[in-house]
Amino acid sequence: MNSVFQYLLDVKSEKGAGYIVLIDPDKKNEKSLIKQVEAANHSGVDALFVGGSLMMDSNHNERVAQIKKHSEIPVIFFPGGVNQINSHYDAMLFMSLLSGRNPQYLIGEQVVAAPLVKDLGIEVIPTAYLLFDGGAHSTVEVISGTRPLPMNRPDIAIAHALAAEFMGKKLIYLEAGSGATEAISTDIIQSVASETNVPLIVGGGIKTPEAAHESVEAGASFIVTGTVLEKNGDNGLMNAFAYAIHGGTS
Ligand code: 1GP
Repeated sequence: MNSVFQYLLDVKSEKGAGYIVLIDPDKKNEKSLIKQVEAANHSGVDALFVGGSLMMDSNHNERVAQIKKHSEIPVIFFPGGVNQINSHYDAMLFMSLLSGRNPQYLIGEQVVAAPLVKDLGIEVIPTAYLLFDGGAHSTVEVISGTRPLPMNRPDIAIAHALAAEFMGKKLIYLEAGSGATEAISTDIIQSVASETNVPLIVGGGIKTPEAAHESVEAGASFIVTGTVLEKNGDNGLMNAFAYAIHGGTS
């Protein structure tokens, strides 16, 4: 029970913070998927998130199977929608888009997904997903039909995080959106971290190991990078991120 979640908590307590690489199993990444997984295996990455808001063909399940086959670290489903559930994951973020007010992404998708998840026996990690305005219209914003939270209002961020904690969420994902021009600010991270003990995942628009390190210093428990590795997916950059996120311990 909860073995992947416990693994993540252990990573946090042993290394200070965890490094998670997001792999989008969409058609556009077909050629680089396995290379990215193998790089992650040997670069100090703690886990993979796999998912995306929009799939441009119907082969994503086969790509997820390939990712799982090659990965030596946990493969965690980061759901863009109920249509992406399959049996290849070690666990899933059972997410609710709490920053939005669209009932479909607050509870609708979850109700449709729940029996399938139970049938497949996938470990679920209850997660609040908070989308912030990272300066670029993100795919999540478009697909979910929700407005992101303002990046300059820590009070609003804190209120959402507290609501998430009181609803029993085990993780809070502070998301600036994939390919964001501005990552989640250290002010937002610090403000939220000072008000809740729920571990914070921070992602969206993190482009350098230095920026990742600053987010950890501000209170992030897990850092997610995706786009920067799709563009420069070599072991060197992953190693540099891992080193910075683990505080120089890997
Ligand atoms: C998106 O937080 C992740 O959901 C990663 O974002 O692709 O900008 O690294 P990037």
